[in-house]
Amino acid sequence: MGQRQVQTFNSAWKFSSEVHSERIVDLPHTWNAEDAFRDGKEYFRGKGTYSRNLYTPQKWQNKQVFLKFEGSNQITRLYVNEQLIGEHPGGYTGFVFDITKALKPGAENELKIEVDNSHNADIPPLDADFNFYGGIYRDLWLITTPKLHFETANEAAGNFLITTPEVSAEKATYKIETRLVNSLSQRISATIEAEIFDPQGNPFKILRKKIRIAPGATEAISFEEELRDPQLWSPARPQLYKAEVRVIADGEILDILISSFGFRWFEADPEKGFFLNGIPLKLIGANRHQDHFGLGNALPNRLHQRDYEMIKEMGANFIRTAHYPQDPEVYRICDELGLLVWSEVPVINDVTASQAYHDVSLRMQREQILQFFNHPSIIMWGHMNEIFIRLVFNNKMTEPEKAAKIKTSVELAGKLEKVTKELDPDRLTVMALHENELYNTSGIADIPDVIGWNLYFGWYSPGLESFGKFLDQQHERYPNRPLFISEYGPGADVRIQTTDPQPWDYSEAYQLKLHRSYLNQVLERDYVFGMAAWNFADFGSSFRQDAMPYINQKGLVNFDRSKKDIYYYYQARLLEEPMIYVAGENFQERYVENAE
Ligand code: ADA
Repeated sequence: MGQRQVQTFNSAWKFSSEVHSERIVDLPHTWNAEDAFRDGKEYFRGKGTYSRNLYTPQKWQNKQVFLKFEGSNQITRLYVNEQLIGEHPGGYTGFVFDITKALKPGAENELKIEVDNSHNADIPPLDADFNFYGGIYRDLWLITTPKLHFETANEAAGNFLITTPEVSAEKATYKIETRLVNSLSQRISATIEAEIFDPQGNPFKILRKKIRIAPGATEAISFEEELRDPQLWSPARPQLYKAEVRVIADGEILDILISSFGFRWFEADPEKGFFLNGIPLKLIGANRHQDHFGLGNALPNRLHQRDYEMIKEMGANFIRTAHYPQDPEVYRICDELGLLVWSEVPVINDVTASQAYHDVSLRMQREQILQFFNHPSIIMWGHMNEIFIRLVFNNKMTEPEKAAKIKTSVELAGKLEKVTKELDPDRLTVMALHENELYNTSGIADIPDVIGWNLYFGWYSPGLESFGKFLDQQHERYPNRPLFISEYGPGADVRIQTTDPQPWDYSEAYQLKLHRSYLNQVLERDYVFGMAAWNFADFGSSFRQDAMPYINQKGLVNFDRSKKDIYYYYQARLLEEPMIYVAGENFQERYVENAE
């Protein structure tokens, strides 16, 4: 038992805004759960304020106190007793503030959190086909630690990092990196321990290091170890190890952090497709937005869990967290269910040349990587989606303006790629493009490891069969680049039924027709290593006029998660495909049988 205490801090916040009178709310909370669907583009974007008191017992004088936000959209400012503690830009990554110094011991303290979701030219995304719900829409945590503790207020939001630089069936290496902070006023001697547990929960290794740490210092401590015959992580057997790091001083355990991790290796071959732990696996799945009918994006964890269970039950093995890092719970669930993940930052549709915009984009990428680093489910870090789309459709822009926009986009892509590879050389990088020559002529497509294509043949552009032809052309053009279908799918409304399906009729029959055709064309092509339907569920988009206003209806399930026909179609197909279906215990055996 360490002295760190971590508790949710979600209840009884006093909330108000320019358009909301004062009321008591619990977190997760968004103020746009209703108006985005009632008022369309005019939904409220502005500043909301949350406040409440925090009583600090006298004994907290020997503690550090932190507030940890998992996500708050999109600028957050925290005040304690009217003193500004900090500000965080960007709505989709977590952050932690150290509030120790501002607290009055043995007294009530006033906390005030201002959240602002107004349009901000320096924070991506600038505009997009989804709602920018405002508020503290993920869990908030109150954390107290002893003065000698693992670093908590950092870009990794208090996580320590576990890398697995080499993995094979016979052996694996793992590296654990922690940072210890001494907030005491004297030098102190301590032992750092890392204990490793196998997937069955048995402890099998303790690593130790002694340290003497100066007052006010932060020290990095790392361990590296080898393991024989690792129990591999895969969709069929998502086996998770656990590491517990501890600080011990004078025989007492002061602080503990715990993280799960996994061993797996993978490769995306430009010709033969994807291999996980040496076994071919076609990645088939969906994109997912994290909003829900009636709730906006303020989802309780059980609804995240339900979404991913539905994706798994459909027979899928893959998810793209389009267009932003999702709730930490999502990555934990994907690790446990055995879903492979492409996680991305919302640098989408447009870029500005402002230094601040570039800085925030890079900061988001650093935060997402450090926060979700240990999850074996994540195989690709994404940056940039259809980054030229606004430019392509903007007929007011002059040619020099367009050239400048292209230049700054390519520069930012290069910087994002660099930061991603520096932090994580072992995962793939990916970008989602759409049909336009600019991606080739600008050189931006040359930047990431993987080329993702958002393809809407049979919807935004004509011809279902053009899909396969386009893929063959791109494969010829980029023979050494792994190719992935990052989006595809038409809108469909369960009220619209027909026996003569046509593009733009919003019928379920047309949705079936398009998905069937795409799936067949992808299964015929080994070089396409995977694809993700747009979208798992219908989602809120105040700009949209689909069959239902303000909802993008390309989901495989409705906004309330009731299933469309297409969900059952995938389920029937995918459960029969041994290359894809890996939900069953016996995937590897089935695959081997099938290969023989
Ligand atoms: C684009 C975009 C998505 C989505 C889609 C659509 O491909 O990347 O965000 O909105 O279009 O439904 O039109």
